[in-house]
Amino acid sequence: MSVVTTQMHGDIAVVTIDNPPVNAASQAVRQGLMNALMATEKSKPAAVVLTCAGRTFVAGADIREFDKPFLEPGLPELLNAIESATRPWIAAIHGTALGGGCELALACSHRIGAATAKIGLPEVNLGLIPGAGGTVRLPRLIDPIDAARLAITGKPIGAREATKLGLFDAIAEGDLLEAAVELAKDAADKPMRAPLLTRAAPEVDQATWDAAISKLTAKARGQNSPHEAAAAVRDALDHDGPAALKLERERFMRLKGSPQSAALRYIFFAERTVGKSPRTKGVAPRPLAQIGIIGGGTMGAGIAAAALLSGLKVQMIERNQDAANAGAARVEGILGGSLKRGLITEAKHDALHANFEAASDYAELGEADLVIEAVFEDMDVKKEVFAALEAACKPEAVLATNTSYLDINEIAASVKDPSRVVGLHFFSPAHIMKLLEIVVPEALADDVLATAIQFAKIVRKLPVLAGVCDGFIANRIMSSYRREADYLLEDGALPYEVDAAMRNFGMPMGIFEMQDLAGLDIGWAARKRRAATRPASERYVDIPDRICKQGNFGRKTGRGWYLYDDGKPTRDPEVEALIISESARKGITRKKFTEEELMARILGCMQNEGAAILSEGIAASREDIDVTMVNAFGFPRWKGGPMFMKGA
Ligand code: 3H9
Repeated sequence: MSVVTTQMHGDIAVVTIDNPPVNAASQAVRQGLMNALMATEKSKPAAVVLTCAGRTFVAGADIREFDKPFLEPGLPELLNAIESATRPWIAAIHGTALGGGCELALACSHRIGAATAKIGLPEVNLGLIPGAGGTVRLPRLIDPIDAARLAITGKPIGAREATKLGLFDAIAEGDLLEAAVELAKDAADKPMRAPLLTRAAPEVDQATWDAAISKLTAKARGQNSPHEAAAAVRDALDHDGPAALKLERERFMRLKGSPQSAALRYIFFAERTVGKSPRTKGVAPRPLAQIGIIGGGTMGAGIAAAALLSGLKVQMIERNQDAANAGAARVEGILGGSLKRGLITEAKHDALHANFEAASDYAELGEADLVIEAVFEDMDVKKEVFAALEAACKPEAVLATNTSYLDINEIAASVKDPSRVVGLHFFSPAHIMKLLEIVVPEALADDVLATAIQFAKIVRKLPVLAGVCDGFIANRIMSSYRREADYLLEDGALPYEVDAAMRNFGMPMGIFEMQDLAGLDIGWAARKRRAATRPASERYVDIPDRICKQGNFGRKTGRGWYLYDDGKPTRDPEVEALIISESARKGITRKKFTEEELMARILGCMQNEGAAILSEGIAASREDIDVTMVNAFGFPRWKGGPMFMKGA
């Protein structure tokens, strides 16, 4: 059956695209639409409604076709043809009209959205710009600076804003198709609207434009596409429609072949591939409605908030009622923040509270389907918690630990049924960070793994599966390049030089700034813990320990790798003198590094550790490592990740 069908509703033709999962504008969809257009141009219905089956309107061009030979008809030609139709075309939008889907809607003469619909131009996130008229038609329909915002940020907008901006003609409060048919009847009785491509571009004052664009592109860092999107919208204002369309197409084609777009497309699909395991195919997860959280510190409260915001019931347990109250206050801090920022309504906020309890008695966990402990990182403490959980929880409840580095096989072995124990390693702040490492101990049951993956989906996290080792994927790689950064200090670099190299590479912050933010005492504790097992032959840099011994733990003490006067980091001459004296003490002749040399050492280290993690089976694929690095540490998406860069 064709992916595009046409049915008559009275004298209105309803053209339906049905191309699951997201109605991407594949060749079959484009051809089907071209056929529907030719047929309706011939049969001359009063008007045409364009709608989609399934969960969404067209979510864009079919990205999987981008690396294959081009197949006619092209989307730009199809959209020009639709825009030139002699009857009104009404786009009836539900779900997300994104990229080529938004452009398809713009080629229609009218647009009506479901109240929950979203529309946008996210091509920048794939290292692209809209390539089928989005940057040309949109600023001819809505305020050009709003059009530029959509193209530059890639952020979709909701139906209300789309209507306010003039992108939607109306919102369907009831049935979308019925409302679209009514709008079509109305449009059929009125003169045809002039195609957007034929309209003159509005004038925008240059200074206003420049100020808006520099604000909108400020967050792009090393990514090209937001700047290219801004330039394309500017072109659209400076040229007539057809000429601007040609320029947009050239820009799109150039970007499609660019390394940044290849990297961003890779990471787009990688994020959708990770978190799948052949072990869970056809395996039903256990029920998940009531979650237990042990520990109401920053991590426990963040996990609790993430679970609550996703509709789960949460029972928090702390060692006494005072601690439970403090944990509850932390959870309220997060929920209250969401309320203040308008992310949830007052009613939702109250409903979330009704789903939350904090207590000190493990007996409250009798109904919990999954319990996640986020207590102090100490093996004996963890084992005590798991013994208490085993006694209090129903036998089928999944028991999870949020440990960042402890041996989860050992934790699992401490309970009677180790197959129910899994690692759920969140990143702080847990209600915000997308990544969730699901750590798979040896004895884990398949349906417990399926439950952990299901839980990640419910709380809208990006799950990456990792084997048991010190630091799993994320922290193991980070420890390794942090060590390399310490070697660089002894070899001749200074912290601010390493940090600048990392930032200019595209990381949000350098490794020394990051440690100052997290607290140097965390790494110090880990080094002390490992001291007994560290091979004597291993190169060891004493500088961070010496800084810690002075009680300087980073931002929180006003001093760490940097000095913090008024909260702003400045170079610390004492730290730099310490570094230089340590090089001398070890007989190392300090060398001046270029930024490229510094980054080559750090990146090389990430890649070597990544390769070791792969060969040991801790990660199943390079995608697991790259998705982890991008989402845990802000490795620049537009570089794909260390393993993608290596071509591994
Ligand atoms: C573009 O339009 C260029 C034009 O301007 C010019 C052209 C000339 N193509 O994310 P999900 C797959 S560029 C192919 O898990 P959700 C996805 O891989 C495009 N496949 O669902 C996954 O497959 P699988 C601009 C696609 O509900 C499945 O669909 N558009 C595409 O969480 C489900 O995806 C975009 O950038 C695609 N375009 O989120 C939008 N999109 O099941 C990209 C998705 O095998 N898409 N798939 O793993 C999205 O943002 C989200 O997928 C969406 C749904 C919000 C739509």
